Amino acid sequence: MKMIFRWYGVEDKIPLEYIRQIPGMTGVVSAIYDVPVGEVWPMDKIMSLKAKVESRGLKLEVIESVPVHEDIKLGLPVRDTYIANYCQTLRNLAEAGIKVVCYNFMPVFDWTRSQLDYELPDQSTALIYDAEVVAQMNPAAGDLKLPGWDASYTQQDMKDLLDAYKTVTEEKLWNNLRYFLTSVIQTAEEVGIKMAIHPDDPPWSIFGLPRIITHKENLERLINLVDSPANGLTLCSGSLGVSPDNNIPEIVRHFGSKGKIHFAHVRNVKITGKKCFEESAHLSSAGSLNMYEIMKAYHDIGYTGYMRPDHGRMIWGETGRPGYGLYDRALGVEYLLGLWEALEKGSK
Ligand SMILES: [Mn+2]
Repeated sequence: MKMIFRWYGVEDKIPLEYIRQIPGMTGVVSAIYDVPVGEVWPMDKIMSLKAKVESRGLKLEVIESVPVHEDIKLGLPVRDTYIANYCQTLRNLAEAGIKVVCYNFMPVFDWTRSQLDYELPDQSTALIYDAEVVAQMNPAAGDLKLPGWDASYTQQDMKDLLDAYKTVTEEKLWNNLRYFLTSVIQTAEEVGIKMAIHPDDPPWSIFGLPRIITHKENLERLINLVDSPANGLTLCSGSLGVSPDNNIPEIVRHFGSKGKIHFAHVRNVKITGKKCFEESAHLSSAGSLNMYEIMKAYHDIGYTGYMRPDHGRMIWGETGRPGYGLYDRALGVEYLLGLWEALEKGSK
C-alpha cells in the first residue's frame, strides 16, 4: 500500500515540505486547477506540477480529479469534443508518468455539506450534513456557496443547468456515463492509466439531481459498463459509509479481490441520524465505521495501490480549506499506518 496526501498545488497553504515530514508519506495526489473544465491539460503545466512535487522528494502518480464537463453528463452533442479532450489529457498525464486518475460523475455539485465549521464537544470543527438543512437550500437562488462547488456559475447559469438536468433520469445518466467510459477507458487502457470513479458524496440524490454511484450494486454496474482493467473505483469509505446499508469492509473485499480498487480514500464518519452525519476523526471510536475491519479488508486482499486519508477536522487552531487541514489528516495517516503495521506483523 502506498500512502499519499491530497495537495491543492501552489495555492495550498500546506507546503510540500510539511507533507514530506509526515512519517510514511510517499507522495501527493493533486491536479491542475487553472485549466477550464473540458479543455486539454497542457503538457507543460503537468510537467511543472510533477517537477515541483518531485523536487521535494515526493511522487506524483495519482490525479484527483480530472473533472468531467457537465455537457458529457447531460449527454449533449458537444460531448464528443469534450470526451476527445479528456482522452488527450489522459495521454498527456500518462506521458508524465501518472498511473491513476480519479474522477466523479455527480451532476452539478461535487461533495455537499450543510455546514463546514460545526463545533464538536472538544472544540475542533468538522464538516457536517443534515438532510433537513440541505432541503432548505436553494442553489438556483445563488444564496449559498460551498467549496467543491464551481464558483464560476452565475445565478442564471446555475438555474439553466439545473433546468437542463430535469430530463436526465438516473437511467439517462447511466447511459451518458457508459458513452463517456466507452471512449475514455479504451484510451486509458492504451496508455496505461487506471480510471477510478469516486462515489457520490453523499450517496443519495440532492436538489432533485440524479446520483448513481451510491452503493455496491451500482458500483458493480459501473465496472460492468466497460469491461477493462482500466475501469475501476476510488473506494471512499467516508462517502459510502454515511449510508448504513453500505458494508465497507465487505465492499472492499468484493471489489478489491477483483482488482477494481485503484485508489482508496480511508476516513471515518459518524452517522447522527437519518441522512445526517458528522465527519469525525479517523479513529474507529470517533465515528460509526470499524476502521480496523476496513484496513484488514485491504490487507487481506493484498492491496498494493494508493491510499490517502480523507477529510479531517480543524484542530490546534489551524485554519484553511475545510476538510483539508494538515494536522487531523496527518494524525489519520499515522493511525492508518499503525493499523497496517499491526496487520502486517500480525499476519507473519
Ligand atoms: Mn473521498
